[in-house]
Amino acid sequence: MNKQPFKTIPYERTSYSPIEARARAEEHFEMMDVRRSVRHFSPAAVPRDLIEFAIKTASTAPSGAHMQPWTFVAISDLTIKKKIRIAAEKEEFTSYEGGRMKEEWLRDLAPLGTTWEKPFLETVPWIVVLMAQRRGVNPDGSNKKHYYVQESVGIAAGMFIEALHHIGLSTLTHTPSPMGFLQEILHRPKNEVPYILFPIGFAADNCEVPDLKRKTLDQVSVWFE
Ligand code: IYR
Repeated sequence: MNKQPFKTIPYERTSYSPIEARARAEEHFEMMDVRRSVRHFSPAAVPRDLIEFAIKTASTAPSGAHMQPWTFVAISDLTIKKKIRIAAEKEEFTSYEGGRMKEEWLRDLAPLGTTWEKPFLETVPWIVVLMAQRRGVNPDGSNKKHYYVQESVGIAAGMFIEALHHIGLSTLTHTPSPMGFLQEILHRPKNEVPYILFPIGFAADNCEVPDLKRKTLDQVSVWFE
């Protein structure tokens, strides 16, 4: 059997005392517990380097066979944002008003107050479309296998949301459905499919969010000790 080269480097572990770890855990929870999905954004500009940092942070996510099967498409161009709004609202109108979303779904969404209208797609300073690479492409153009793509991209999406929140930016995991129009507007290759569209900006000064409660620790965990 051929032995593959397997190079290692020392892992530099960050160490905290038990007291420090507890304080950090609590502080981090409190920071994340105030995060909310936002649908009302300020038009205030967001510097490109903040978006770059969030993408770099998300791209530290673990992935199947370390293939990092994601592409972050960052858009501040107004013409493209307008095109995205028009195409997304067309699909959403069919979903909400044209019967594509059934009654139960509409009832479940009622507490969120969502409609087919997505004005934020045009007013936000940035839209980032996260694309999942169903397969990769070798330098010679042949296919490269990717593994656990949904899981890998989902983890990167979560880390992206956290990175944005950490620096005071807000976003929304927007999934206009179907999302095929993004492929065309953004000229993405066939091996990529849109995963989530993130409108990104500062929450508007008068931003209101639904009064949601989170499940308790008991409701979301089971323990064997
Ligand atoms: N894509 C629609 C509908 C929608 C679906 C779910 I599930 C949500 O949690 C929120 C909205 C929209 O973006 O309005």
